[in-house]
Amino acid sequence: MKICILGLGYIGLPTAVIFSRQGFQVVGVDVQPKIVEMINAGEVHIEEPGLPELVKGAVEQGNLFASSNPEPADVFIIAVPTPNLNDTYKSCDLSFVLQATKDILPFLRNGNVVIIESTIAPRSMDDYIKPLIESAGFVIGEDVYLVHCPERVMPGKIMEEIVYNNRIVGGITPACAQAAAEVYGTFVKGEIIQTNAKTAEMTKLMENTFRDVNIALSNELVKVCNDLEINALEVIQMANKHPRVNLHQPGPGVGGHCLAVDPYFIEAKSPDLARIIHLARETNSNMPQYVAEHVGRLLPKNNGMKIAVFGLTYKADIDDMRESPAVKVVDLLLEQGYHLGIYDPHVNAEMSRYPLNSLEETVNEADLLLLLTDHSEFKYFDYNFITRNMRNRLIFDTRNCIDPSWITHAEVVDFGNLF
Ligand code: SAJ
Repeated sequence: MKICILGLGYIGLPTAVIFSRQGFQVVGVDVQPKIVEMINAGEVHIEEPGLPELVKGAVEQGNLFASSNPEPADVFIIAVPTPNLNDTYKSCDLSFVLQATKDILPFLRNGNVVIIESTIAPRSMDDYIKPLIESAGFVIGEDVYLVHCPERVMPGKIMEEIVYNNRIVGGITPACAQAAAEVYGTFVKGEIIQTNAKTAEMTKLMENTFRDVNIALSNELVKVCNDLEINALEVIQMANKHPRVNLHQPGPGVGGHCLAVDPYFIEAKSPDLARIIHLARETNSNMPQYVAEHVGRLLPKNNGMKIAVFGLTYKADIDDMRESPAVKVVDLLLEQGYHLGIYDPHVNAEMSRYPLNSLEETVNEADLLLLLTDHSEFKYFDYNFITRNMRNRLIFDTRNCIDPSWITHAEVVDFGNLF
């Protein structure tokens, strides 16, 4: 079986590698020549544990190669980006998916399976992608098998989850779903569940929306509890002892290209009905502002005050800064005139919008240590030692990451005791 994968990002590249490890011939296509070049040299352009070794091995074995153009194959998988993050109207931008679909049309043959893995708005398959393939003269479900199989892997754990997660395979017809289930059956160890395309689209979006709404509830709880002088973190911990309660963790906001984006795909399709989804997005998007306001209370005189910022990425132990709430907090603090030292051991200095500092430089003479991302190393630092050269030994932990009981030489505030 030969597989052609369009889009060699966080999903396409791991998928390409997994198929090539099964012994299939894989061609990965990307519009960026630099990515094509790197992969053919056995190198990787993203941070994901386990991926570099696997890419190198697959390229060396000759099972994987990258190209700027698609070529004939048995299975085509499209994994290109879809977010439209326009400031005034956020929604699903299908243009890359539609372009990729058009790009494969000249190579399509009877019996081919076409899989869209990109996250797409409800009804995109039926209303846009199916007509495009039909326009080339194919009968879907007879000549060509078309499915939406949403990716559901967690950045940082992709190589494991891609194999062990359950997969939803949404076919335009049952025969389409069956054909794609056989493709994924070659490596997936989770359950492969067959359904129709629009159910698969909405299921994927709802998974991330569920998390976004749940986090918004916790963030709202923080605001309410701080107003009423109740420790919200303790409330969450207690409530989660109930067997059917699972409140997520509050924080400085929700980032990444999934939770911070997918709910808008639903809202844009049904703006009058998706009320809770809208409010949750609003609550989470305003959290950086809430953090900046509290920094202002902790350090009222911003002139000449220095803040040591720990963490820029959207979540722990990755290098990804897309939609990162930490970046938004940093922007707000700079606007307010604070002087910042920024430390993030996961971010490549060349990729960062801001100059990064060493740990020493970041904390030196700082008036506040502001923790915005819960990287593993931040959990285990010796803060009694690290804060020794701060002008004011005050820590604001927005991620409930540090155990304050270890810290005797600095004061710690978190979302549980901001009042
Ligand atoms: N966050 C909180 N509190 C929490 C959990 C997360 O504030 O309790 C924040 C994180 O710090 C981060 C954001 O939410 O800023 C998103 O992080 P995440 O770990 O929840 O999700 P992603 O975006 O890295 O990956 C999600 C996953 N979806 C679900 O768990 C339902 C992943 O499985 C999907 O494949 C991925 O979205 C995607 O591509 O859609």
